[in-house]
Amino acid sequence: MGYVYDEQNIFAKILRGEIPNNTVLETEHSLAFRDLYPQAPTHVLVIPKGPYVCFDHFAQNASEAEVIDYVRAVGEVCKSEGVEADGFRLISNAGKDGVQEVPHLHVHVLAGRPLGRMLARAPE
Ligand code: DGP
Repeated sequence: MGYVYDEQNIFAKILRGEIPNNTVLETEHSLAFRDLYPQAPTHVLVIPKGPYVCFDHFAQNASEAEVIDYVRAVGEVCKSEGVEADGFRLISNAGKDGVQEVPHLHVHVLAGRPLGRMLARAPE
């Protein structure tokens, strides 16, 4: 099984400039912008510009330049958003069980309030 990238996903449209976004950072290989439906005072999405569906797809296929640029972009966003003082959370949902809505890799950078437990405990 291999991932198949959907060129019509909403983040592909953002990257093509077909849909506006509130850009936080743009680098050669990455883009960071504010989530349209923020779940915390800071809620930024960091995406690679390349056609990667999710984190493992990217990690297995991206060039070293893309990987370095992307990780550094996350770091830059953390710095510019000032998340170091009180902490933050990175989330990257994938696939059905990960409840990924947009099939283009994105890391959520969440901060600005206590974020609760990482996962709700499953009922026993
Ligand atoms: P996920 O469930 O991990 O695939 O998260 C997708 C996120 O994308 C969700 O938090 C809402 C956000 N989102 C959906 N459509 C748009 C959009 O058009 N613009 C922006 N900025 N964010 C969007």
